[in-house]
Amino acid sequence: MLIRSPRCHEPKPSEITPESLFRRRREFLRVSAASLLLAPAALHAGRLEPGREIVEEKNSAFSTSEEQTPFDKASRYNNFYEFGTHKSDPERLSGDFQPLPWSVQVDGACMKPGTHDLEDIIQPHKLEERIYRLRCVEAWSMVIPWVGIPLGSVLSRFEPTGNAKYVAFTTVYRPEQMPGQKRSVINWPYVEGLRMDEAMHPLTLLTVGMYGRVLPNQNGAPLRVVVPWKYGFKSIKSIVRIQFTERRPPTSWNLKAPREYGFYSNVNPDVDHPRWSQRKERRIGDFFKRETLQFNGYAEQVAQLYTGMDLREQF
Ligand SMILES: Nc1nc2c(c(=O)[nH]1)N[C@H]1C(S)=C(S)[C@@H](COP(=O)(O)O)O[C@H]1N2
Ligand SMILES: [Mo]
Repeated sequence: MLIRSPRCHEPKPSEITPESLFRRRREFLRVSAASLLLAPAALHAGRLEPGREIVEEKNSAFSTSEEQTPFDKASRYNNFYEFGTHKSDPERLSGDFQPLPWSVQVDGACMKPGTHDLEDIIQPHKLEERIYRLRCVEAWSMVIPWVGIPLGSVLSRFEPTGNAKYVAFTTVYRPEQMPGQKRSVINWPYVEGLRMDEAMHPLTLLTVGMYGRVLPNQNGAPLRVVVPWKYGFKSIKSIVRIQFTERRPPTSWNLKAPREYGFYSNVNPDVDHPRWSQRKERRIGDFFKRETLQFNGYAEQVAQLYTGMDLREQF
């Protein structure tokens, strides 16, 4: 795994002068030329190895301008129980995990089910960077520049039918590479789900990178979702199966503790967790806590998905 501080002000190819082009030649070749000039097959080869730089269009319309969490924190303070329950376990114990090659099974209520290579699911030229807040149910949060594709644009390629009311996701099961799976803290594999309209919402990102690079193992390589208005556990990592369902699918945390974790798990400062308040959160790196915002600050975009629902009942 490659740990390097995130790039700050990478110039756009159009801003690179011949002089700086020479200086930055190698970077330029890797970041831009490959995506513009090479044939698609060559473009894909090896591009999604953890730590590699990836091309992304910065999507400012969907991004927060808040200060970003440093890469070192976002990659060393993780929840990924497949590698252990301590925050430092995923970084320490995910070195043997092999995220490539990777394939994803897509099935259920859709016209075009099938098993696809990661490179078929993710089209590199469509990758975007979006700086999202992610709020853990444990009352800490981070601001991370994710790189991905809107999940909805990927899902629609499989032509979900009218029976597709939900989307279910499954994480890989590989106890020989994921030491946390040798203990039954969770009923492996980890599963999650979204209602179809939540999955199709333009904020929901199918993610392959962060900080301009391919995801490190501990952050969910090679494929995860990021649903920024929901508690972090909805953002399932290392996905191997996407299934369209008519019924609401089971989710790992809801199965484990149904009174504590509902299916929706929208960030909601007004609904306490039975064992702690959700009013405030600590942004990782900050000393003082801050107020938690309804839908994690994305209410303007997503509140209408839940009109008419009692969010205390449907938590
Ligand atoms: N498969 C799987 N996905 C998971 C988890 C997990 O344990 N296993 N933890 C979740 C939780 S609780 C959080 S807060 C986020 C954390 O993502 P990050 O560590 O990349 O910030 O991942 C979520 N996705
Ligand atoms: Mo979390």
